Amino acid sequence: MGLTSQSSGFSLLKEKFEIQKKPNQKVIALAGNPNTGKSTLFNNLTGLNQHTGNWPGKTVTNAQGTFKYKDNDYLLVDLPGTYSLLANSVEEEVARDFICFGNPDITIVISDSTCLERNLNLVLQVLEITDNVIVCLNLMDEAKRKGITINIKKLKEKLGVPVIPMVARDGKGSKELLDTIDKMIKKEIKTTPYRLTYNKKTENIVNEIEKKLKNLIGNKLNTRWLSLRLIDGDKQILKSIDEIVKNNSLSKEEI
Ligand SMILES: Nc1nc2c(ncn2[C@@H]2O[C@H](COP(=O)(O)OP(=O)(O)O)[C@@H](O)[C@H]2O)c(=O)[nH]1
Ligand SMILES: [Mg+2]
Repeated sequence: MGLTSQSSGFSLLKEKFEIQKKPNQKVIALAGNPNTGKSTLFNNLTGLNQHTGNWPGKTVTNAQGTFKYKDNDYLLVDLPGTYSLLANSVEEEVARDFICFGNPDITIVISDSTCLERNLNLVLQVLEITDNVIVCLNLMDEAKRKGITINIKKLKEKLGVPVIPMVARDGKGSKELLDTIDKMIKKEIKTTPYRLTYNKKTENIVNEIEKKLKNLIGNKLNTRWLSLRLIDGDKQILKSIDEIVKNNSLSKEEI
């Protein structure tokens, strides 16, 4: 079981998402609602070191870029702009599958500070899947112009992950973001992502399913989140789990 769970993340990155990362390269996923400045931040960080294509088997654009900061090389993957991760569209499915099954080292969620409530929907869904999240509050200049003030410290405490104010168009906030990425990779930042606890009956069922899932796919993926989706009756997730099990047995044979 140890072997299979260790190999699952990397082989999935290659086989499911056709993403080739160099050994030692850290993978960062960039998520966000449409029009939040995702491409602007992506360009700021990666400059000319980027290329675009399509997600395998989908007509959705995939942009990847690389950058270096301090001791590390990074591969930044620009996910499609989405309001949610419930897989109601191909874009949502791609973003969700990558965050869950691609096992990025960090997921950045970029949000529009002028309509935080709407943007927090996606933030909370990402926090359900992964611990290593950084929230960027972009368009702070627009928020200021509209007289909106945000209590960053309180938001940070409530969400349990770093929150960074930004004006991506002017490159403001990039340095703090890079330093936060660096610290998160070095495990100098401990997050406590905000997550819902359900009623006892539901939690018991989740635990039962989770035990079975752990036996099947190991510990590397978020089996709690997967169990919740299975209770939802999410057929797409079932298909992806099937793929992983197939993938795992392939890598076992190779070994
Ligand atoms: N005022 C302001 N505009 C921004 C900022 N960041 C990005 N934009 C603009 O917002 C628009 C959408 O940005 P884009 O990066 O394409 O967003 P995406 O859809 O999330 O990829 C563009 O016109 C950007 O120039 C910012 O911090 N402040
Ligand atoms: Mg864009």
